[in-house]
Amino acid sequence: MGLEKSIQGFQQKALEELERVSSLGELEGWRVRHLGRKSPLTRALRSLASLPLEERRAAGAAANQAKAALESHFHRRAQELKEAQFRASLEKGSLDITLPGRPVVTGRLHPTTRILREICSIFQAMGFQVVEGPEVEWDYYNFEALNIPADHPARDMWATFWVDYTDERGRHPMLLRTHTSPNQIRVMEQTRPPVRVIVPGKCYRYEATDATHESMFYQVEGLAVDKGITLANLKGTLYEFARRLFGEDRQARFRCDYFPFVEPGMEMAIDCLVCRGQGCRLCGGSGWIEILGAGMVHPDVLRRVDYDPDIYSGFAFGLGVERIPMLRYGIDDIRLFYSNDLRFLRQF
Ligand code: YSA
Repeated sequence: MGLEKSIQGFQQKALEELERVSSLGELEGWRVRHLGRKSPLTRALRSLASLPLEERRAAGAAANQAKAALESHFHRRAQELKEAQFRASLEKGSLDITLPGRPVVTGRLHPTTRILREICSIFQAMGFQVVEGPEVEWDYYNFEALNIPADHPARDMWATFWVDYTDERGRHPMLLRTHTSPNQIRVMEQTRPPVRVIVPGKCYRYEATDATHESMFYQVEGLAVDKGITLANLKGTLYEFARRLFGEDRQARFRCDYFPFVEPGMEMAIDCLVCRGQGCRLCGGSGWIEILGAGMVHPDVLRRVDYDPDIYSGFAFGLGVERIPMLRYGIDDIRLFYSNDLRFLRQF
């Protein structure tokens, strides 16, 4: 019974003192004295364990009730004091309620986010579904399954950041994906044809940066597999995409290119907006900017995911995302995208 009585005493004393508190500073002192770690109430709560059961129950209930009461009176008093302080400052005239408010700075979408959304919606309108895949990838998906075994010279096309993973069974080759193409394999492993997907995402390359190359950039992978898909479908899809994105007056050019996972392979370029074909820093003097690699999915790649190449064929492409706004707005250095210069970012 002794402790229960004492707790009631602490509570009464604290509440009387609270009514004499006249500022928020004093209130904080009150809180520390009566609810803090060294307050009589907290000490009483700590000593409960050593009491006989009956007394512990009664004292415990009293302590909890006192704590709840003190906390609720503390909040009430804090509110009263804040209101009093606000009224006093109004009366003193120190608060000019006629001042205009501070403008709220609104954020905006990054130019890459904007263009990614636009690219995805164009392909979605053409019947493609958007899926995603991991940025940290197995060697198997990034290279092996795409017809690029360990000693294949084509590996040099993708300077790689390796992040190998080691456990008790040994070293497992992992990397930051160098392109979005591993998702072709991931998607085909999980679905049966017909397939029509696009896969947007970040890619990483261990190479020196320049006006058109970054070590981190975005690609959008496209893949369509079905019976009777031809190179004409690939060219038609990409021409239509370029027309919807850049408008009728821009030129697109296809040229042969080599990728081990397609046969035949090609690249698509758009005429340079900055120099209109005359040659400049952005297009490296050629008048054209390559925006994607593409081709007909190699029969060995189809076989690897159990698609019969005698029944199914497909096309695929990998588009460099930043190159699109560069071409559209005449941005002559890709490094502006990720250097966090607000003077650049605020223009979009
Ligand atoms: C090819 C055939 C397919 O069936 C499917 C996809 C591909 C593309 C292949 N995976 C690839 O990555 N090809 S690529 O190395 O030429 O890159 C494709 C596009 O990404 C380039 O056309 C370019 O627009 C962009 N790109 C490449 N390296 C870049 C870059 N953008 C910025 N910085 C870099 N370092």
